[in-house]
Amino acid sequence: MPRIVDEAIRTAYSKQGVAVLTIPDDIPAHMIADNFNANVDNFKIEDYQVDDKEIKAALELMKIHSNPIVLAGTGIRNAKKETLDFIEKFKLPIIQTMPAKGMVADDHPYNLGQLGKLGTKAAYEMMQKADLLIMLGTDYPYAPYLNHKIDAIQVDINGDKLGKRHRVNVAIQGETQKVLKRMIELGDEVKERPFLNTAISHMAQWRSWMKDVYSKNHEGVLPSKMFHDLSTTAQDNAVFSIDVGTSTAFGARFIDAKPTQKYTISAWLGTMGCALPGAIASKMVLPDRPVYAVAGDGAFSMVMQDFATAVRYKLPMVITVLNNKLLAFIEYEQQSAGQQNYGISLPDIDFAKFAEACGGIGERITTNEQYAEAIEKYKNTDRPVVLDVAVTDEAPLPGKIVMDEAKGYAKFGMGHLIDKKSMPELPPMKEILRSFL
Ligand SMILES: Cc1ncc(C[n+]2csc(CCOP(=O)(O)OP(=O)(O)O)c2C)c(N)n1
Ligand SMILES: [Mg+2]
Repeated sequence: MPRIVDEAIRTAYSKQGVAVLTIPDDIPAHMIADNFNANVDNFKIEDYQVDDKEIKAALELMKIHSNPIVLAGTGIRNAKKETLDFIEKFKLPIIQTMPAKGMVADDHPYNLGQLGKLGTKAAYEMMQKADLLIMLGTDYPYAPYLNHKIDAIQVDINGDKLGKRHRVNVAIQGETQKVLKRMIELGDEVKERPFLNTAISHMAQWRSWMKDVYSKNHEGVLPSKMFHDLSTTAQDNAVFSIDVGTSTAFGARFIDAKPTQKYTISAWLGTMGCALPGAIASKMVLPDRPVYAVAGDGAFSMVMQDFATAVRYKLPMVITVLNNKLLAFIEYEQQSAGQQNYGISLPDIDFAKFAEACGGIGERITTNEQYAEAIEKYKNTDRPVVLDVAVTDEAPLPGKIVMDEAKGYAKFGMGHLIDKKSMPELPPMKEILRSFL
């Protein structure tokens, strides 16, 4: 038992994640000799020496390519400053994976947001135009969104990640922080890069589109506007814990996260119900920081009993529930796959009353103005709060609609027309075209 616990702790350190031990309940009842020599305290993460030969090879590759693009993952968490210095010195546009969101400020002009279905059109297009991919501390799983025709440099502390998602020309095993520091020391500054200028203007256009989205005239509560208001109101040291569902897409687009904040999600976007436990864990670990969770009604109702835990342990936090009585993310997934919608409705639950019944604070929200006021009002709450928001069904369109999705939407539209004798309600043509062209 002590040996296994020791191993679990060492594994958690070396893989920089969470180790889970499942212990049969008869084990703790056994008497054992108390003579185990734990070595966890002197455990060190392997200290890789940076080899200048590899650094120079990477710099050389960067010199002969005019359109390099950076894809950064959570491996830059201890190298936020170095990553910033690196992209600024070499004039590099940067894409961040969803779990790394905010490690370089979302509103930094070189930042193209995320890549993939939930990403930006700018990231998609610049990836297609790039001629060199520089991967920093990432195991980005949606490999079809990478440009596989181009050369690549990859930096990772874990050797098994090198070359896993993309063929690499220069692979450097080491700590991102050390590697970037050395590249910055040895490399020549790039004064002007037309590719970066194109990226900056693409992204500026994307951001102005997003502004159109959350500023449009509407009835009811618009999720895009809610996320925008949450983003502009939350403190600089806030922790966001965002669930899986449409909130993942709205959060990615309408929250501008900062390196001083923390943006927590289910890393591979699979675990519905993660926002509330993520908020509870964040508040336990970082008790002095404000915590904001956002979850869909489906996701929240999977774990809502844990709200009682937040009340029980006096964990102040603001939980926004996007109450659309629907598994909306699945609604759009079915449509883009060309299926008619089925099995996606949810019961009408009053989450505000539920919160009150648990001994917390609950408020029902029916307008964007009320939401903005509530977020301001509960900024320094000393109790857990649920904001039960009756949101309108707003389509989280992909940044770039790929051909298969376009065919799926067309098939869904035709099916709907035949079955229901009417055209389905779709987002305005202007919004669809932006994503498609
Ligand atoms: C445990 C789990 N079950 C199912 C899914 C598939 N899934 C992804 S998003 C989603 C719907 C989320 O609905 P809701 O929480 O109401 O958020 P909405 O999309 O309506 O905003 C489902 C069922 C998942 N990711 N995880
Ligand atoms: Mg829902």
